[in-house]
Formats: sequence, structure tokens, C-alpha cells
Amino acid sequence: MFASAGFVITLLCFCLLHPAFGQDCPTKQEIQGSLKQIQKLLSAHEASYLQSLRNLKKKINLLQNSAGKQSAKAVNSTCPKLDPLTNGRKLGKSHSISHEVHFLCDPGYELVGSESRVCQETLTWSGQQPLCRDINECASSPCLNGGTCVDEVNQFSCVCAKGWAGATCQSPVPTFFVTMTNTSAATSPATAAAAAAATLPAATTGPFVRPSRCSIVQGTTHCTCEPGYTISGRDSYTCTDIDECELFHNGQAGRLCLHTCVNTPGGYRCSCPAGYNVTRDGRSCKDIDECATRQNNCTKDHMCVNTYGGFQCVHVDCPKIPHATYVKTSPMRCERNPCPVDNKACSQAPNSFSYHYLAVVSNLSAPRVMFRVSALRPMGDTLRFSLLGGRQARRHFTVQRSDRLTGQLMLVSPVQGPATLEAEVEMSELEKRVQLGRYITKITMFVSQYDF
Ligand SMILES: [Ca+2]
Ligand SMILES: [Ca+2]
Repeated sequence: MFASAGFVITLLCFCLLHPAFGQDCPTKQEIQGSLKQIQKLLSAHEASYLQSLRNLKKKINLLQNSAGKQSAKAVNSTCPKLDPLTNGRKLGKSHSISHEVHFLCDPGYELVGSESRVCQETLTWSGQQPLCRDINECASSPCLNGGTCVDEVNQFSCVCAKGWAGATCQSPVPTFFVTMTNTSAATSPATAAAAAAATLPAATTGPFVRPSRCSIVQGTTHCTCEPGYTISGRDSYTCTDIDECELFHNGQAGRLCLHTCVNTPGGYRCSCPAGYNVTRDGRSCKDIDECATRQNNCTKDHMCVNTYGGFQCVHVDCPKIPHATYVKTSPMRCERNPCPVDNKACSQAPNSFSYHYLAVVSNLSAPRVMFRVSALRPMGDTLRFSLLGGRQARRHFTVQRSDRLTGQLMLVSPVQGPATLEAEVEMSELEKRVQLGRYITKITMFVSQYDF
């Protein structure tokens, strides 16, 4: 539009300066018409230009306004700090406008007040500051049959009226249970068991029971038992003693007790037969040494021999053999009196008898050396060792030489106790095949009933 207007103006000026153009130049009316058109164009253009300027100004004002507001907000745009929640926690850390924080209570507590709060344009929080209140588990009166409810954090317990038991006092108490709870408060479980057993007929001493401890988590009741007890099949509120003796009868780790297992309320104990004490680890049995602890009744002319599970009072009498007499040279040894000259029967009788007592456990593994006989000062050139005694001795024993001067009594097969075995080892001394002397060692072996 500007280009066409410029052309008309230029053409007009050219005609005015060069009259030679004469009749080719537009008429005065035509020029006036053109000028009017140009004027119109310019006016329209001016109006549009002014409108653009006004729009621009408006936009600048708007920008200025919003920039001013932003800087005002930046001075203080957060809500005040919120108090921490006792027995609960606050979720959300931003305290800026339009941000939210949420509140959550610990298990066992309920929220009173606003669950969430928003930081408002006015820089204040919406809603009320909440608090966590302990849930009163007793509110629903869960204890039955006159029981008193005791509210605890996240759980409750019932103090039952006499004759009732269970987490909610729902079970009538058997007679023996009353006996047990009365005694167990002040005494050990073992004593309680003994008391219960003592006051009851054997048929009713059955499984020991105790109330369980229950808590309600998200509407579900969970009950637990003291150690040694488990929730019984009857209901989920009664704890029954675990019979460890029955449960671990043939455990992988071996027998629970080496002798007898005694089930007790909440546990178990091992017991031993007479003559034994329970070992420090509580599992095994240890022989009582009656000879060392004066728990024996052996008289003065007897000797006390401690055995596994008991003791023996032994007395040595020298043997009576024709043509020879013996005298006791020590409590365990008899020696032959000197023989008359040319009394062959006497000189061929054993020179001495020695007595030895061994205590062993039942089922001792075999073969095994039980005893050794040695010559201290051999007189001849040869020593011979042999086993005397009947068939019983030969069934269990044999005699071997272990070196030139020593013979040994061997156990060849395990012996099941209780039993007493006897064996005699003869040692002969020879010089050029002529017997110089015979020495008898009598060994008595006390085999216990048990293998511990
Ligand atoms: Ca038990
Ligand atoms: Ca003993």
C-alpha cells in the first residue's frame, strides 16, 4: 500500500515539474481523487498502528504487575513450622503454599484431628493440629465371664475371675490348672509340676496349659505363648506345654537325655538311675563314687570297690590248696609259705595269688586290653602266660603276650551288664624247661547295667 501511494505522489511531482507532458498528465480531479484515497489509506494505517501500540502497552503493564507480585511473595512464602506428632509421624517436609502434610499414628494409637493439612495463600495451615491417642482395646469389653480388662499399648490382657482362663477368660479352668497357677507364681515350673502331680489323680495330670498373650493388630487377634508352650489345637487362646521328651524322642542330634526324659511344664529335665547323678550339661549321667564319698557300708575288713552305678565290698581270703599254705602279704596278695624239702606237690603249687577288681560299663567295645601282667625280676630263661578258668572266662577273654616280660588279658566280645566276670592269668617262669615258679593273677570285672 505504501509503495502504490509513493508511486502516485512521484508521478504527480513529475507532471508538475515538466509541463511538456501536457495532455498526458492526469486531470486536477483525478489527482484530487488519488490524494483522497492516499489520505484514507494513511488514516487506516495510523489507526492500526495505534491499536498495536495500545496492545503492547497493556502487555507490558501486565508483566510489570505480575513481576511485582512475585517479588512480594518471595519475601515470606512458607507456612509456620508444625509441631512434631507424639506417638506418630508427619509425612511431607515442604511448608510452601499449596503443599500438603499428612499425619500417621503408631500402631495402637488413633488419630484425632486433621489427617492432612494444606499450606494456604494466607500462609496458615488448613484444619487442626492432630494428636495420636492410645486406642482403648478395652472399649469393646473383650474380657468375658467377669474378667477385668487391662489396656496396654497395642494390646490388652484380661484378669480372669476365679474358675475362668484364656486370653478373654473364655475357658472354664480344669481343677489341676487352678492348682498350677496358684503355685507357679512363687515357685519354679518343676516344683509347680510336682505340686500339680501330687494333688491330682494320675489320669488328670495330662498336658499342662496356660493362658496365651494376645494382641489385636489391624482387627486380627494374634496370640503367643511363653517359651516351652504352644497354641493347642483346642482353641487359639490356650497354650499347651510342649512335650519335648515325646517330640525329640529320636532327634537327629541324638537322644535328648541319655537315660530318662521327664516332661515339665514349659520345659523338660533328664533323670538318672540310682547310683548316678545328672552331669553338668543336664543330659548325661555320672557315676557316684560311693567309696570316695563314704556312701558305702563296707566293714573294716572289707575293701570298697567303686563300680558304675554302685559299689562292691570285697574281701580277700587266701586260697586253700592241698600241700601248700598261703599268707596274706598285702590286702590284695597271698604268697605261699616255704615248702618242706622234697615236697613236690607244694613246690608245684602257685607261688602267689594277686587279686584285682575292675569296674566297666556295659557293652564295652572289643577287642580291648583289660589288664597286663609283668615279671619284674625274671629268674629263668622263659616266661609263659596262660588263661585259667572255666568256659565263661574263655568266652569273653584271651591272653596274649605283648613283649618278652608282659602278658595281657584281652576282652574279645562285648559284655551286656549287669554281670560279674572272673578271669585268672597264670605266669610261669622256666629255666631250661624246668618250672621255677607260678604266679596267679585273679581279675574280677564288674560290668554295669547301663552304658554310661
Ligand atoms: Ca514340656
Ligand atoms: Ca559308683
